[in-house]
Amino acid sequence: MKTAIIIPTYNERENIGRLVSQLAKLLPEAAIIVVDDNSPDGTAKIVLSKRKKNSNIHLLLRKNKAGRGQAVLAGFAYALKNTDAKLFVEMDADFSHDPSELQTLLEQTALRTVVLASRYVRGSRIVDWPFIRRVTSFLSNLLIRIVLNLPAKDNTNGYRIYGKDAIRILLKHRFVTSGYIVLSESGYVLRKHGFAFREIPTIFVNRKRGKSNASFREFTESLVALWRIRFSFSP
Ligand SMILES: Nc1nc2c(ncn2[C@@H]2O[C@H](COP(=O)(O)OP(=O)(O)O)[C@@H](O)[C@H]2O)c(=O)[nH]1
Ligand SMILES: [Mg+2]
Repeated sequence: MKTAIIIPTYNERENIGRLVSQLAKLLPEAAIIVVDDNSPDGTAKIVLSKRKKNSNIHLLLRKNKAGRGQAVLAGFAYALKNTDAKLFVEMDADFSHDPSELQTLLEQTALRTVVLASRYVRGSRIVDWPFIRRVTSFLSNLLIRIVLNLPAKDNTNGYRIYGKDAIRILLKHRFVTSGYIVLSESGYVLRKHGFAFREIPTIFVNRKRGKSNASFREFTESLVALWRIRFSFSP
């Protein structure tokens, strides 16, 4: 099935070229859409040079850094309008999400089901993450599950596959969040619409190149936002 892969980037010069090349090799028919928030390190230039040789590679350039989640949503809207994709993948640019797992994930897609690469099911592993990140990720996922009443164990990993029906619903929703926690808000919205979640074990490897955009401030803001997500929803 025709696939669009959305990759949000902010200062991923050291990763994006290699990632795009690998994905183009693995899935030559797929549209690869990089959504860059005007990275000062020239990430967009690398994508444009790749596009010259392969028109399946797209760049959606936004003016300001406005959060991972909003970048991905903009990528979904772009993909819906400009490609004939039926499946929509989102993944990070830093190789924490191994492109070689994508084929297995794609095989798990089903109607009204979101496929999640999950770090918290049997067979998953997190490699090279500092202890503090492991603890905060695990605990925040626990809290997210309780506050939003979500069935999946990992609601903050942005390696996912959605069908067109899910994308249409997400693009109609008025999100109250903008960063990585959009992943949890999406889960909440789709759950309310009766979607199922299929968690597939993943090996999540901490980035070897470039710098993480994660901040303590976004982390605390995201936890507070859970209640806003919960009480703002109207189907
Ligand atoms: N377009 C865009 N991408 C972002 C933004 N923040 C993070 N990203 C990208 O989202 C992905 C995950 O972010 P990362 O920095 O690896 O955070 P971490 O994995 O939580 O440490 C990477 O591909 C980043 O380049 C943003 O504000 N805008
Ligand atoms: Mg990362």
